[in-house]
Order: sequence, then structure tokens, then C-alpha cells
Amino acid sequence: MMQELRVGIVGMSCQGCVKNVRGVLLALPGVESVEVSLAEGQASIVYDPAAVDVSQFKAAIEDAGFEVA
Ligand code: 9UX
Repeated sequence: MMQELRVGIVGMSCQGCVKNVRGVLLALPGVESVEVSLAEGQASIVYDPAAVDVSQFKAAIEDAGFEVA
């Protein structure tokens, strides 16, 4: 069963950042879809909780150079 999570992200300042954040999240196993909003500073992640967990989202976002709010 898929679950949806919203994560606040600090440090995105252009659509390139949005694309990068989306890409690193989509690359994780178990992530089905990702929407990232620059204006809202957040990502909406649809994922399979049996395959991936929230700590991996945080690590991927931080490795890409951003912070989780
Ligand atoms: Mo835009 Mo973001 O030039 O890491 S890609 S500021």
C-alpha cells in the first residue's frame, strides 16, 4: 500500500533545485511519484513504506545540498 508524505525543504532557490530534489527522491527504491513546489518549499512523496523509509528521504535531500525543515 502506498503512503504519501509532505516534507518541508529549506534552500531551494530555482527550478533547477526543484528538478534535483525530485530526481534524488525518485531514484530511491519504493518511491512512486514526487511533486516538488518551489513556492511552498516542500515535496510530496508517494512511496511504499515496505521498501523505503523517511530517514532515506532526509538523507537524499541533505546529500543533494538542501535541508529538511
Ligand atoms: Mo539553481 Mo539550485 O541555478 O541547487 S539549481 S539555485
